[in-house]
Amino acid sequence: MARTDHDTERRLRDEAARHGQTHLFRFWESLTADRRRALLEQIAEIDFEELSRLAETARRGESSEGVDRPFEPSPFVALEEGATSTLAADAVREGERALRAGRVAVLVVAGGQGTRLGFPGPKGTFPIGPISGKSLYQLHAEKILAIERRYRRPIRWYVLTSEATHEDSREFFEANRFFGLVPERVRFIEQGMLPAIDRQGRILLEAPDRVFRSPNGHGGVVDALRRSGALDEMRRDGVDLLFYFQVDNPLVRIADPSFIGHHLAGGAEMSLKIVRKVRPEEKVGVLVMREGQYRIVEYSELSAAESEERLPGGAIRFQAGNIAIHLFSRSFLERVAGDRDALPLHRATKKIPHVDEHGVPVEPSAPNGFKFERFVFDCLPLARGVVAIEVARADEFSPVKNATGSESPETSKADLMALHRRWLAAAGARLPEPANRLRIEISPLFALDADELREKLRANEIPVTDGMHLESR
Ligand code: UD2
Repeated sequence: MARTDHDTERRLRDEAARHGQTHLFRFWESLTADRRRALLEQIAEIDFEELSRLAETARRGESSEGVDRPFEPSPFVALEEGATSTLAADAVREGERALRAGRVAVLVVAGGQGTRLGFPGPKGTFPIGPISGKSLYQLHAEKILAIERRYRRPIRWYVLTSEATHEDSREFFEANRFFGLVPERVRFIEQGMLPAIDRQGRILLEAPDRVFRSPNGHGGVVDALRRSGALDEMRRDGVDLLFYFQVDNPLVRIADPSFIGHHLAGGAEMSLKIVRKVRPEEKVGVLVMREGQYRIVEYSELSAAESEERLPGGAIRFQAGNIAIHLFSRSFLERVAGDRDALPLHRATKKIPHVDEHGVPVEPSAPNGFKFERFVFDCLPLARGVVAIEVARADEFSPVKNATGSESPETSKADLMALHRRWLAAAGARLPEPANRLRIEISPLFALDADELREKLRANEIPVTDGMHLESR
């Protein structure tokens, strides 16, 4: 090995030893020069101080960066107010003006491993179009294309990927010619990875020459935007707003002008859409207020008693469910990105595959250690202004999380078809009976929303049939 490699090795061995992690070099003698170098690179990226701190918190059994009690339900702009008031009409106009001025970029987080869905590729490649079989990525891409056409402005689209989804996502876009988008405006940004530790605080090795690492959570997007130069690029292009959503929600209204307008009118640095929780066990974090700051309490961190608490009228007390649709002001992201420790690391107890002291792979049957993640919603308490606005769940939120049952491809496709049936009914189209069972899909390139559909159908008499996919010709 070259001299510098030896120096690096010595330095990292010392550092590992200081933090009780000498086992990282346990298989050193059996590794080739290349594998040694690869291992050193991974070890060099480890923040030993931080992991020691996290291990200590875990050892003491303290909760990891949850929201301290007491907290209160948070206020939000209720649906009726948000959608119908004069403020609402102004908001739409203001949002459209921002879109026309090219102030808005779009970001999808797609770095998760989608373990619950049990689908081998990145979730974005999952076929979700109920008739067309279009992938989640294609549906999102077509919405962005439709917005570019409507407002006559190019839109930058950032796709947050991770080691697990980066290459496959990029290849999928390439193979599909970016679904009609201009390739230079779509950028794949890879998020960072973090090591995992066992219950004694030892960093786990996935193989004799490899540290076990997993994506650093969607909160990793802030640093990824900075490191990749995306924030600088946005600044250069005069983009000061970033619309954020999750890859698994085919109903998302990307760069919704009303949302943008409310954010601007409210002088917010970060905004979020919420839906009212109707069942205590729903898997969405809830928006709360603690000491005058907005916070999200993740569903796993809310006690059963808290999630079941009711208001006098019977509604759930902590009812503002976070559907992970946000708007960020770029300057706010720049500020958060400037402080490495702005977002805390949350600990999750997991089954983590690793090699034992003999280098033999172990697939644990019970949780054996901790993974760490940053959450994007931890930006909320840092924001100088927050707007939380309620939306109709049936119109905007139906994620694909599980292979079967709730939040599965089946429910998501059904919700998409139901939404499009409502658009058709609102446009005065005659639907064949039984209308509530009609299987129909409307391409975003045909109509992006109910209003556009009404216009299209006014201009053209189109007979609606079961199993139809309304596409742009
Ligand atoms: C998330 C929220 C939950 C609710 C729900 C709505 C968290 C912790 N919980 O639940 O409160 O809003 O979504 O659907 O956020 N991702 C990355 N990199 C990562 C991890 C995740 O890009 O390191 C992406 C992932 O690709 C997906 C999104 O973040 O698009 C959410 O991840 P998830 O499906 O694991 O989150 P979930 O369902 O626990």
